[in-house]
Amino acid sequence: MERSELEKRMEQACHKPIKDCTNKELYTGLLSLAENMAQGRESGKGKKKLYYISAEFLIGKLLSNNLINLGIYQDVKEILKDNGKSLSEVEEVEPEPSLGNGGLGRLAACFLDSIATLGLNGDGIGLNYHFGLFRQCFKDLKQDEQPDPWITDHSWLRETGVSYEVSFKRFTLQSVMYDIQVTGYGNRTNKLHLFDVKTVDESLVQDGISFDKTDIPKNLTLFLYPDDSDREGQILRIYQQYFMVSNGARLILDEALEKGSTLYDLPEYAVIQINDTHPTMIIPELIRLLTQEHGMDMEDAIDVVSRTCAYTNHTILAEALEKWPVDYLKEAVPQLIPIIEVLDDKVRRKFDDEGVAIIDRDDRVHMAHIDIHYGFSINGVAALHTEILKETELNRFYRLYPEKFNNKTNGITFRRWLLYSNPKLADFITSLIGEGYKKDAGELEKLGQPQFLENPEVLKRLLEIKDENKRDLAVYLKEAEGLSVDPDSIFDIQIKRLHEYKRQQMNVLYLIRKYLEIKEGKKPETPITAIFGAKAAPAYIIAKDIIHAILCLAEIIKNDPEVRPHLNVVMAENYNVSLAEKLIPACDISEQISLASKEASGTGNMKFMLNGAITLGTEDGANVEIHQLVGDDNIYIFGDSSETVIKRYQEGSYRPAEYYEKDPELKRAVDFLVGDAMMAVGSKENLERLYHELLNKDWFMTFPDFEAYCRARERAYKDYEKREEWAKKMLINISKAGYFSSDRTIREYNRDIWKLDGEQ
Ligand code: 26Q
Repeated sequence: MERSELEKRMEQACHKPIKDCTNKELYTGLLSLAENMAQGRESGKGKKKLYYISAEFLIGKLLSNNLINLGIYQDVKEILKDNGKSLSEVEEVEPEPSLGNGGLGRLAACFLDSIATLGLNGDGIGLNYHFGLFRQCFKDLKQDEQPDPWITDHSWLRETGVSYEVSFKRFTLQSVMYDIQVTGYGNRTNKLHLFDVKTVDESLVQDGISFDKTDIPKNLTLFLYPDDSDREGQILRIYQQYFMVSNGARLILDEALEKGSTLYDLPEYAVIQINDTHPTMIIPELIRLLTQEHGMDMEDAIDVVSRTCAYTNHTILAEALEKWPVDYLKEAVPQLIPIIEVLDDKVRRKFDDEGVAIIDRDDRVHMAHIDIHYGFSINGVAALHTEILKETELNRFYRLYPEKFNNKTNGITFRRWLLYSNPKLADFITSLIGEGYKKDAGELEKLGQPQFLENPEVLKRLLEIKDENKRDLAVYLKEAEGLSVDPDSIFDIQIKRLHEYKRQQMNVLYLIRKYLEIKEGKKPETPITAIFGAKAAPAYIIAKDIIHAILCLAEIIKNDPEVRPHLNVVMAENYNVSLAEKLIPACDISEQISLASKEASGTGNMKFMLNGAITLGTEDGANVEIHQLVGDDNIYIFGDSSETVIKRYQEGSYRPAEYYEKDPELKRAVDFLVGDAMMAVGSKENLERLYHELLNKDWFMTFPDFEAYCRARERAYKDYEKREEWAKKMLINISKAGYFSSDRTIREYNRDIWKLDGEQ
């Protein structure tokens, strides 16, 4: 579109001259312009359709992303500027929908982008949570949770008129389907269908994020994953899951029927990707609908559904594998019980192995087992993760169905995580190798040619861009959160959900050690800024204690003029997608330090690599593949291998106190947690609990890796001093990041699992 034409359409959409608009008016106008343009790209093409069903879609803000994918971002930005306006200020008006917890939800959003970009016929199905995940605030150096409304008068949601009745044991609820358009990069528009309950009532939310968990008709879609530490919370989660899948199943059957399916040929019209076990009830629900509403017999229905559904596993943490007590299901969705019993019965007749049963001896339904027996594909999300599933966690199933197992290493959309979030780097890359990499990320490899890698000018510019991004971040953190960081220091960043297996506590122990060293006069060559961002689940006590420890340490250092010039620790509040977009381009060192075998893949690691940060990490998840791609010299790998860790768990021989007694440096750091300095700013209860947890349990084995971690981190800081060599490492990382484009991942899903009618 010509720029003058675009300007005209913008003014039409805003109903007045651009220069007279408020930022809110500009936002509303641009939103409707983007929606209208996307509408023209809708496509009903393709007999077979993918349905990506997920309890989470962490889409982030959409305006700029959509403008980029529509190809008008740059022009809009300039037109606004010429009229004295700023796109980044307009962006501030848009609330961020936090419809996900972390990696799994963000992955679903990246996938939607790639599916549309590749021109594949595929929609998302999920729930329209009114508050999404909580907003995190720090109060007395602790996490406090507040509701985070995102649905305003002008949002991306469009009511569709599609509505179903969903029956539960005690009542029937009417649904409303909303759509959000998903525009691909220079390609078609798909849909994210979000189901809501007609009777939902936001006024149920009272103090913070607490509400009446038993009033299901009013609360079902209020929050993402309400606190499920108690029975009521868990049953609400079942209501949510069933509501999502029952609506989804009907939509899928309706669309297939519309296209002429007999339903016996459903797999020719639909493929359903089940994102972890949260939507697993779609299997029994489809069987129920086919048998009870469409007259199919049970065996046929089971066969049809088994050839339509595929399952992705995102975790091997036992506590995250969903097992619902039969009683809970009976309480909410009794209609599924007879179906699940048939499914269990068939498994028991076929296999004489209690370990693969669906309903176990304690009357709990193993959701993953339903997916594996009654789906045609099971995939892990990184090479190591899939191997662990096959060899240990799901080994019994792998021996029954080896052909169902496959790996799909995760990916990220480069539109959001490079073109949008790091425009300077993107422009620089374009100036070196042209635009081709925007559609074919593999072209980034060209950056590894000697003409760039050995070119001091290129390396210098790369460092400059990082420097500029660090300055931008410093300004942002000051203005938005009142945090002071020195852009001339090393930015060492760990941002992800707070979980013991991700080992933020090990990072804290390192920082304490560094603090004590500086106190003794041993100063780092370049000052260090350690940045954290993390939300803890509201009921996860130790995770909250770790946040408290980080905030206490930050407070101590802030007030210590001796240490403060050399070491700074900050924790950004309310870590979310928008904040990640600002932090990642400014990062020097990317902390990916989970206990080997525990992080299924990680996707932050990929975002950092793409933006020229160097990984400090364990051989876990996709770090293993990053390591293989960049080689030993361009990553800092440390710690015990997944084999060693798995063995140590099996032997049950780990005693943290033995490490603590043997290593005086470690002991000193751990003792600091309950020493005078921390006690003076923090709370005794929280700090002592963390101290005892580490000393007596340390379930995620921070002590055995501590020394190797410290050494690797020191080595990285030392190498950072050799600026040109460091820039080379950065460039090699960027050049090898192409593999982690979600376009590649989606091509593999389509090639091996979905088999849709080709890219259009
Ligand atoms: C389960 C039962 C009850 C309540 C909540 C849950 C629950 C909720 C969310 C279990 C798991 C999740 C989210 C998991 C998740 O985000 N996993 C991450 O998925 C990423 C994408 O594949 C991987 O990169 C990460 O390694 C993995 O941790």
